[in-house]
Amino acid sequence: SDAAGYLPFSRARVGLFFQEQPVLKNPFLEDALLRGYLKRHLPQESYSQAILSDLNTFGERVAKDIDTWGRECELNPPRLVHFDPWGQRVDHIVTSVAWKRLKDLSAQEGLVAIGYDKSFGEWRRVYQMSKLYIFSPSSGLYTCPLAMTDGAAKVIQSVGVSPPVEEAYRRLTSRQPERFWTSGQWMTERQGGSDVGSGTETVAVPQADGSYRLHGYKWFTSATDADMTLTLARVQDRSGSTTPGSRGLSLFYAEVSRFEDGRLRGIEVQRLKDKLGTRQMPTAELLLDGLPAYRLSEEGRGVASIANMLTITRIHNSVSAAAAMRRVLQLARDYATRRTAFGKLLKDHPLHMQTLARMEVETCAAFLLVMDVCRLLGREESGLASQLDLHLLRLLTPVVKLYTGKQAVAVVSEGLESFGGQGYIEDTGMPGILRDAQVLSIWEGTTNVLSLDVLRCVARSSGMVLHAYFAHVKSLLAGASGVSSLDPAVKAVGSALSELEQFVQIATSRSPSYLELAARDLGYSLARIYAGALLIDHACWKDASPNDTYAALRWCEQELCLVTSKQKRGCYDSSSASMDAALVYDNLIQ
Ligand code: UCC
Ligand code: FAD
Repeated sequence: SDAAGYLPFSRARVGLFFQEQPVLKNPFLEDALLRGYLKRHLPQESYSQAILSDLNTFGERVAKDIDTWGRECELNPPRLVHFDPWGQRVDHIVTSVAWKRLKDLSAQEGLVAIGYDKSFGEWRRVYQMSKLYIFSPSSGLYTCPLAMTDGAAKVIQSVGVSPPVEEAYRRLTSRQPERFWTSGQWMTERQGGSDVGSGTETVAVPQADGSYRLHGYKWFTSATDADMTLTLARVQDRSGSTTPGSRGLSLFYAEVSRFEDGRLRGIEVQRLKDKLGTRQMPTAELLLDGLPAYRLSEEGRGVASIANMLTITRIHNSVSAAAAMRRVLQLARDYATRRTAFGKLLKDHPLHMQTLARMEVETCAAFLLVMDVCRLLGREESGLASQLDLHLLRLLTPVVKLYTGKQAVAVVSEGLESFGGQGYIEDTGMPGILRDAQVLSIWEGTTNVLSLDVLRCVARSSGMVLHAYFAHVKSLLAGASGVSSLDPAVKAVGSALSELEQFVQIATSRSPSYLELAARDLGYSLARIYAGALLIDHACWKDASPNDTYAALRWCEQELCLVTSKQKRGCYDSSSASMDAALVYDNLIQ
């Protein structure tokens, strides 16, 4: 048995080597770009120091406690209890202790409230979203209800903070856990989540007191343990008829409440979805069976009225996308200091560093895109926005959402590989990051639908949003003139911008179907060029580091204006559409 003591492998021994796991450190302190961005942009006001100190303290909490709560939500996913032990229908969505804790924490930390706190001036959104950015990957997806809650508060603000939604607004923006409410966003029905105008069957039956009762079936409702919701329905006239299409939709506010016997008032939870990711959070199918509701929009103005919610939730989505990339990188670079292969640490393998550096550049670009939209939102809400800012905000919201949603999946997937086989192992927590990233390009508007939203806002503004875009990118580039180290990047963005301007001129003179086929590439081009300009602009800052310059140069080495080469190849011509279909269906159905 003495001899066995020296055997590394025997019945009770599984070897002597155990890999150290990657360590999550304070995500605020670990993020040079976030800190640099805030240092650069926050004004010399008394509140700036308070913001930095709060983010630092919160970052510490995220690493020490909150991350564990988020993990607990994954391990104890919600479940649906349809009946109580005596057969009474209760439709109770049972959530974990950690999920409830995250709700209280969200109120205390002001994760919605900060966005409505005027004392932070035009920087309220940058502050709020910076906090959500360091919270998101550890939040157990609590960022999802927070996004919808924020969106609902924004809608209420836009329709007027008065009864019946005055109290709801106070609760949505409260910092007191016992008062804090979350909101749902029930838009999607079986017939269509993108095309809600055709897909919405839910009807609103007027009541004598001016309220309504909703009857319908909502196919996807996330964070369904919410206290209230905003939803769409068609008002029935006296004969029971409704107006079809988008023009028949109105926006409604409804509280989720229970009768004294425990049954939900006007709602039956049919089932919880069995999802690829976002498992921490309930997503339910709901039968609305006489749900009491109040109309918030004019009749037929439902889509336009809920657009404010879409803007906010799409920005939250982009924040979560950038945050997922940042988190996987923080863990990957830590791991590279602990894992040895071929006789040296991973960090000493140039090819591994190149891989992480490519992810880093993507992440920097995503972060700057996201923060710029938050900056614009803060300016709009504090009444400081110029017309140019407003145009940029409208155009960039779908652009940033569609681009970062896709980038997140690519970067997180690459990130998993950087842990080798361990990246694929469920209880490292890594696979969950990839699963959760996959939803970011689906909900709140898919990539194509957002690309078409870009076309919509260009058309509705008679091209003004693009004029604003071109003018702003040029002004960012002008700020870099004379910085020789950035010359190649400035030239690359400048010529990509000219190509894009030429493309727009040609494309707008062609048929609408031409632009439709170009929409996705246009969205990507707008994102890549704008990100290039932001990276250059950041690298021009007096306290910028050589890394910032290097990131800008690297970013601008790629194809920035995707539409040019594809246009030359005729990819948007009408013949392409039929050839694409023939290729997909192998000429089987035409
Ligand atoms: O997925 C969901 C929740 C997931 C959980 C929350 C996660 C949050 C992030 C968390 C991170 C961890 S809720 C479901 C989301 N569903 C969507 O996003 C729907 C996607 N489909 C679209 O966006 C479509 O483009 C529609 C539904 C907007 C198309 O509707 P219409 O009616 O066909 O569109 P119209 O006719 O073009 O526009 C109607 C009006 C117009 O205003 P007016 O009449 O004044 O000209 C448009 O300008 O709505 C206006 N409008 C907008 N305004 C439409 N879209 C926008 C917009 N994006 N911004 C401003
Ligand atoms: P479809 O609209 O059928 O789209 C299918 C495909 O067709 C997509 O790839 C799309 O890009 C493409 N497509 C559609 N139209 C066009 C077009 N004109 N041109 C080119 N391509 C097009 N919804 C809510 O309302 N509330 C929620 O809380 C909610 N939570 C969700 C949670 C999860 C986990 C998921 C996965 C979804 C959730 N959704 C929610 C629904 C989500 O918003 C929709 O699934 C999404 O908007 C897409 O709608 P759809 O599923 O009907 O797809």
